[in-house]
This record gives sequence, structure tokens and C-alpha cells, in this order.
Amino acid sequence: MDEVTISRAIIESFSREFLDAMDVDVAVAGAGPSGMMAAYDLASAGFKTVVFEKNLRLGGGMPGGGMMFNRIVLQEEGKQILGDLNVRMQEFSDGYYTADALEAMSVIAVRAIQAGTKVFNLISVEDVMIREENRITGLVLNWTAVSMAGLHVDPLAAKARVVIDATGHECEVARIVERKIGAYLRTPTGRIMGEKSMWAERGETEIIENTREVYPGLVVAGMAANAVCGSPRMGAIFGGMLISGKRAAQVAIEMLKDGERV
Ligand code: 48F
Repeated sequence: MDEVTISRAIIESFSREFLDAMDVDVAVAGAGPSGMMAAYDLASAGFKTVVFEKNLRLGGGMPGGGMMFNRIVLQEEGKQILGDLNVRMQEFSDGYYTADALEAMSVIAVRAIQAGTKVFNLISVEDVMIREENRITGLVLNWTAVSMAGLHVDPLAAKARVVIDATGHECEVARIVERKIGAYLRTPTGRIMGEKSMWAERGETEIIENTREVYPGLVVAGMAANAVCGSPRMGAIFGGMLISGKRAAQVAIEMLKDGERV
């Protein structure tokens, strides 16, 4: 057994795929349920899709279920989506279903990766590229360890025809864009409206409308969509996240087909 061969295998295979991820159709920030669901649909439709996740593991808030009780709740539409992926569920009461949070997230992740999505963990999106026609043309990336250690290390950049902000409650990409360009987001105030307190029904309804292009080249999905558009959070019911991920994929595909290219 040759340690140098093992090391070369890791570095070369990673570098090849990382280089390939420098120019993609869609770059997703955040490997939570909405980001991975979007990636699954995009990769399945044949689009070159990459997900950058700042944490060591993917899944975002899903593996934690509700308050660390690692179960999630779904209603009919969410149940349908997970059922199509062969996630097992139990009916709890009329119209409410539960699933094992780890099974659900693992299955979504496996399906997205096997459909062709490349996921790079431990990498944070720390900025975007904006070109003169005022559209997002890519992401600026750095190792999460760099910011954790407070090191002064310059980032690298990757080109994407569409960017999806699926960074959850913090809506980190939209926040960067707002900070850099001011009040030009496609919301009533032009700014991030801010997430509202928990109201599951409204949050789950409004997330569909909120999942859209909020700046040329930038789509928001999942809790980032509700945070940008001023809608409530909904707690450990996850149908809205899955529906939003699928909707984000549709929006991105329409943008790509409309020829919104770099
Ligand atoms: O938070 P997260 O799971 O977002 P989501 O897909 O789902 C929300 C639910 O988990 C839950 C809920 C259900 O009703 O409210 O909260 O909207 O996943 C977001 C992912 O983005 C990563 C973060 O580590 C997490 O895995 N992330 C956040 N900021 C960055 C990032 C960043 N700057 N760069 C890369 N990844």
C-alpha cells in the first residue's frame, strides 16, 4: 500500500471535479433540503449543477427534525415528493405524515448526487460576481476553515448562469447582494424583508410565491425565500422546503431556457 498513491488519488480526483465546477449552469449555495431538492431536479433534467455547503455535513436543518427530535412532518404534497423518492412515511393523523429525518435527508442527498449533482462541502460562499448588466454571474468561494480561523486568505470564484440561494434562515447570498448593491432586490422595499415569527400554514403557502428570481441571475429557495420576502418561518414541517426546491429548479430552468446566459 502506497500512501503517496492514496494522496495523489484524492488530490487529483478532487481537483478534476473542482475545476469542472468552475463553470456550471446552476450553482446552489447550501445543501439543506431545499437546495438538495433543487439540485436533484436540475441534475435530473440534465443541467450541470453544483452545490457549495459550508458545513462538514450536508442536510442543513433537516437532520435535527424539530428541537432535536429527529422526525419531520409532511402534508400531502410533501408526502408525494418524498414518496416519489421512496422515503418511508407513516400517517400520524388525517393529512399529517411523519418521516425519519435522517432517512429523508440521506435519500434526497443520494438521489441528487447520483443524478449528477456535485456537492462540495466545507466551502462557504462569501461573495458573488456581478457584471455590468447588473446580473449575478457566479459565486466567490473560500474554505469555511479560513473564516473560522480568521485567516486572511483570498477566495476563488466559480461561474454560474443561475445562482440559487438555499442558505436557510440567514439568506446569506441575498444578504451579500443587498450589502453590495443596495435596495435593488425584487421585493416591495428593494431590500430583504426579514423572516417573520412562526406561522406554519402561512409560511408553507407563501414559500411557493417567494421562490423566485429576486435579482437578475439569483433565485431564492427554502427559508431564504421566506426571509427575503418577509414571510413566516414554519418549524419542523418540511413539505414547503421540498416544494420550494422543486420550484427553484423550475425557475432556474426557465431562466436558462430564456437564454439568460453569461
Ligand atoms: O437551513 P437549511 O436546512 O435551509 P432550507 O433548505 O431548510 C430549512 C429547514 O432546514 C428548517 C425549516 C423547516 O421549516 O425552517 O430550518 O431552507 O440549509 C441551509 C444550508 O446552507 C448552508 C448551511 O450550512 C446549511 O447546510 N449555508 C449557509 N450559509 C452558507 C451555506 C454559505 N455562505 N455558503 C455555503 N453554504
